[in-house]
Amino acid sequence: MLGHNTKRTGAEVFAEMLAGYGVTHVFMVPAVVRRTYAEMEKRTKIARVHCHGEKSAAYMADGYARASGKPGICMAQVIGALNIAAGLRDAYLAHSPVIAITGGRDPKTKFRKVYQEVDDIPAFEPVTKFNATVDDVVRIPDMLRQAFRVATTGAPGPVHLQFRGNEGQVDTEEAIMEALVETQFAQVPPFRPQPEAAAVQAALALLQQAERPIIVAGGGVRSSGAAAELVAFAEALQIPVATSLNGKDCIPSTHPLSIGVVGTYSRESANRAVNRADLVCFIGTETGGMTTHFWAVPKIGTPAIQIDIEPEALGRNYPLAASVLGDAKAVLSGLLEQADKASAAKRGPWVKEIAGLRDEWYAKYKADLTSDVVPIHPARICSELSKHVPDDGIVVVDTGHAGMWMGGMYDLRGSSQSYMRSAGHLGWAFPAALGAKAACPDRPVVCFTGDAGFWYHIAEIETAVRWNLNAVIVVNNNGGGNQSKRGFDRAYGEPTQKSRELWTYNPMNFARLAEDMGALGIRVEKAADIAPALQKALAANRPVVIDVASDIEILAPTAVT
Ligand SMILES: Cc1ncc(C[n+]2csc(CCOP(=O)(O)OP(=O)(O)O)c2C)c(N)n1
Ligand SMILES: [Mg+2]
Repeated sequence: MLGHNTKRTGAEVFAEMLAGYGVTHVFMVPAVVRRTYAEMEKRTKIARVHCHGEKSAAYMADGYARASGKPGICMAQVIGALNIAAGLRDAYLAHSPVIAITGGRDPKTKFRKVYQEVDDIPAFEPVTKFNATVDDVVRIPDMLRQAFRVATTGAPGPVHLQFRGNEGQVDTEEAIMEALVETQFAQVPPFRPQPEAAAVQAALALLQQAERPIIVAGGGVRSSGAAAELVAFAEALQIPVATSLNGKDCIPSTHPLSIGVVGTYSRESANRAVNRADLVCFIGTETGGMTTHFWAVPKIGTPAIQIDIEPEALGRNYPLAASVLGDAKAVLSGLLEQADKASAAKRGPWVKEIAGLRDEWYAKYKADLTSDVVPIHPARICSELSKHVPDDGIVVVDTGHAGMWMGGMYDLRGSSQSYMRSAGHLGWAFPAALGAKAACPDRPVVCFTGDAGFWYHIAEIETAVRWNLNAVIVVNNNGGGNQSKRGFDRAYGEPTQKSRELWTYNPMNFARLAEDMGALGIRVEKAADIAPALQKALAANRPVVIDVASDIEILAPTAVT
């Protein structure tokens, strides 16, 4: 009730507000806002997941956010602040709503060489949408509301709040405060900005005239929850759909109009299709380097339309024939409402050509996707996942070759499956999968990572066991970071023993390691054993590491233009 005059601690109000926003988990390394944790226990059901590193806590919060659309919360005391900042970088690149709380400077001890302190604020600038300090306890409620507001609006993204005190002890102080919550900002998207009618009509007219149009759908479609509208619109006008890596789950791979992920970590058929289009319609994508293979797919100058919630995105990289500002779902609904289905007939030959490109791709990679070689071919792992990830599964994928293998070769079978990927950081996927499982405990979560990626945060197996975060981790274990091979071979002029030292590791059985840490470990050395291992893992109701021994010499196919 507003206007009452009872004094309350910041900790009480903070804990109540997080619960009011529907937060179920916070991820942290102690010690920060200790009083708040005590109040959380008394007043809320929020799980306080303490991790083995602040970067993995941030990645868990990020995975939680991307799986649920709800802001993910991570925390660190002052000495761990920059570790958390490092972990916000992927969330920033991927437009994921993460809120980081850190302990920070007290005016009483600033500039006196107080223990563990530097000025952390500048390091959060490049990885946040809003980077602020909470200097007085009375500001906790409004700053927290602002944090949720900024994280979830427009293109979502990370926020940092530095609480006064190395452990954020400002939460122990009292003031007259209200735990007022704006539940609208508890979830992405809080608003659906409607497009201008004339802009929708202009874009639609161009799409209807085009003979070979293609849609490139990105993470904006995902965060808008506009996948169904995207597919319905594509069907109505018979427009093929490619996606960015971040938008991969906006259309099932099995849909006849789906041509795959376009760009650098991509499927050849998607790049070929986009480069044959006479009109490209970008929806909710930044048209960044990865999605366009550094602006070669499509080539700059290809007639283009762009739909985005951020005005500054419109036309950044491609001159536009039409642009529409608005929420993806709102715009697609508007387009669908007015679509003239009769205009689809002329695109019969184009849709047939797309089907041909799809068939060509499957034929070219059939041998790899079904390979029985020992050590195992990574494409076969992707193919087994395409078949056996459950209908409501969430797949979480690391970067490097993991991103290339899965981005290009993994097929989503239906609209209730989800796909999340690292926006560039090796090691992101495993902690992010634990966060996804925390957010969606009733959905199966399957992580695909390379061994180099898995090494980063391997200690979090213990966290998964302790907090029952029962994700299934599939490690494509080739004993090295073999995405680095091409680069080092080039640097040395040819592959040498010395160049190999720069990207290979000692052999490791991750299944045995997982067992020692209390998880279920399954080692797979033959392709035929992948499916039974997945079945066992998905039924285990425990954290599981499936260690797949794969061939270190097999490199993922590179992008075509
Ligand atoms: C934080 C970070 N550091 C470095 C890299 C560069 N990098 C990309 S892939 C890769 C090696 C990947 O190895 P692994 O996970 O084992 O997959 P593999 O290529 O062997 O399939 C490296 C070092 C990166 N993407 N992120
Ligand atoms: Mg590897």
